[in-house]
Amino acid sequence: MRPIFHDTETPPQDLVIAIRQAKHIVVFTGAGVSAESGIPTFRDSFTGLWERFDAEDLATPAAFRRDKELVWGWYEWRRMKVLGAQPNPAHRAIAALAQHIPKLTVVTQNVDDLHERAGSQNVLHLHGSLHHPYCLTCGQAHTFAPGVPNEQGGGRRLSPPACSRCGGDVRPGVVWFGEDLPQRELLCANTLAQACDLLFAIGTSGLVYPAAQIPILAKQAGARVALINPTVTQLDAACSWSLHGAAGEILPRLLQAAFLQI
Ligand code: BJW
Ligand code: ZN
Repeated sequence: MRPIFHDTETPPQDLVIAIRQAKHIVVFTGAGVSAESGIPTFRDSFTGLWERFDAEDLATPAAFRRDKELVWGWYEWRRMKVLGAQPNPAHRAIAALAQHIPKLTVVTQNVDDLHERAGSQNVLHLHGSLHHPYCLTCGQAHTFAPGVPNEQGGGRRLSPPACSRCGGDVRPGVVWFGEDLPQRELLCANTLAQACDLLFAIGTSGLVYPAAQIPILAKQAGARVALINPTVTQLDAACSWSLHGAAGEILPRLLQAAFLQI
């Protein structure tokens, strides 16, 4: 049976040893890693104007074609939330862990920049970024004017900016359902997953493909997989350890047990 570690207990010793001995770790993250920074997870309910919508219905090319002010306003509300947020102990523990391991890559589904702001250096974004929108027509990158975070509340509909090159609509720089993931990042993530000795899957429901395949690829290639999530997910079947609790509480304790209590 898989060992289940609850966050009130000491970390499992075999996981602590696996971390100490690891030569190559992949840390695969989802929205839950940013939850303790106040960023709603993707499948949480949203507030204000957005509470009437499912995120899955807004994150599609069809939604943008149908009602671009609604979708652009939602992404601007989320971008403002991220600008006003700070990395939490989970982001910081991941950045600190990299200092102890010969090779560590963060593969994130998140569209925020909190891993980078916590100090992580090797970060692959599989689903794009809130901070890098581009023109729907010609692909030209759009640069935001330096903004003051101001939308902590309900948000509002907003017109997308016009492209400075062709006048077309600027769209969020994220990967919507039905769109291809960035090929370089996906290929690199798959290759790293198949080469690592330990993979952490943290704060993800494991529902969205092809990203959800990454822990499975790692397991099939012989890596051990550790999950950190308050709830049971689709990925539990692929893991060696399932640590049930908040990432911001469990990760600092693991780091402490692996490197500060030798
Ligand atoms: C905590 C915590 C704490 C809380 N500590 N944890 C194969 C099979 C079936 C379907 C498909 C398939 N291949 C492709 C598809 C279709 C589709 C798909 O997967 N659909 C599924 C829903 C069934 N995939 C695609 O369309 C992808 N494209 C593609 O495959 O192209 C080729 C193709 C084209 C056409 C047809 C077929 C193939 C693209 C997927 C793009 C996903 N984009 C989004 C939106 C990005 C922009 C935005 O943010 O708005 O990415 S969807 C959304 O889900 C977002 C996330 O990155 C992603 C994953 O969500 P995540 O991170 O797991 O968040 P949650 O909210 O689900 O979970 C949070 C977890 O945290 C929970 O478990 C909590 O318990 C936990 N948690 N607090 C630790 N403190
Ligand atoms: Zn353009």
